[in-house]
Amino acid sequence: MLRKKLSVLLAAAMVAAAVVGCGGADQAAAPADNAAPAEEAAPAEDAAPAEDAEAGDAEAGDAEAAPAASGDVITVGYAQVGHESDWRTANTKNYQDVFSAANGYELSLIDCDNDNAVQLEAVRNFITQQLDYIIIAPIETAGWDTVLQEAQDAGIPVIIADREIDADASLYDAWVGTNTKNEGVTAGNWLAEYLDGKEANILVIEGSVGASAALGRSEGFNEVAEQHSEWKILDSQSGDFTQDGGQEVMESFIKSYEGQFNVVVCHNDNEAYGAMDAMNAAGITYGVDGDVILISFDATHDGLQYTLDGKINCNVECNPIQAAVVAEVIQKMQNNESYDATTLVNDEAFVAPGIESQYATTMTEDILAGRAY
Ligand code: GZL
Ligand code: ZN
Repeated sequence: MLRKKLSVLLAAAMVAAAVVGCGGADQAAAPADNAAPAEEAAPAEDAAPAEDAEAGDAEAGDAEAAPAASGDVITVGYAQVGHESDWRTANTKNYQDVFSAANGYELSLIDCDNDNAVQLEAVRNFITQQLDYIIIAPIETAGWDTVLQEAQDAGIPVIIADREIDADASLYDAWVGTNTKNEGVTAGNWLAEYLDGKEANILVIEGSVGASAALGRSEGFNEVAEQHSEWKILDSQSGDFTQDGGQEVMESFIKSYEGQFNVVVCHNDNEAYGAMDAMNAAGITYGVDGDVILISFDATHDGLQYTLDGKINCNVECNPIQAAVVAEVIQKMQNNESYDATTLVNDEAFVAPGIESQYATTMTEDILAGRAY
């Protein structure tokens, strides 16, 4: 069993010089897709190197640039959520760029089309094919124990990426992703700062049912909402992280609550685009000059363009550029070196020009120009 360090590592993965937390210097532009992962924080003292670790660990930055040390092609299966959003598109492209043949990999990326059964089947096929490593971006948190045990029995290391699962940590080998509960708290804290005690009647368009990203964002936002008696969440429904879903839910919300709401929270940018279409059609104004405060998550390129344009008031980032961090874990496993069991990819938040916030960076053209997704 590969040894793993039990340290939680804060890697500002894939961002040359991220400033943790809001209101710091502008986030450095996300580098090209296969740029070296950011410097790692010093691992916890207890991280004893594996007994037979190679003399001197490979520099982290070499991870995804150098082909597999052994020279053999490393076969990797990636059971990807689907193609539901711009975030997902950027995440898929990033994996294809990093786990390339030139970098010594053979990547089998299966788009599971947001279908749990398809995702479980994809993982079982990876096991049958006896791939070297399996990466899973889990559509839902539940239902993973059996297939993870099957992978473990087959001796194939599994890395859970992007989202979280409800399974014992002993059933998989590493996790790389973002803290979506924190993202929800950031959105709530920004709203409280922005409203400054004013009333809020809030509609929430959630992400996919059962997805940790949706559960986390709701949990974090609701934790803040409960501290504000002057806030009321009128309704909360899933838009499945898609633009169509966001539009359909917003249309039904408008039928039920027109004239009663002043805040709309969308769990990702694509839902926000759909909500904007529905509000435009109903003649409802939103954004910094509108009647409705619009909050979104992901901070993808188009989402930040709308934020720069003042159409989205606050956009909480969730960084999809995670593949090099996963590749670094795989390289260490490959070289039988100790590695970090948990790597958190940092996020920050952005607000429209004219808004100053302790929780978010005010958008500028330069920030937008410098982002890779
Ligand atoms: C977040 C990721 C979510 C994005 C959505 O980590 O899992 O899934 O927020 C995507 O855009 O569909
Ligand atoms: Zn309050």
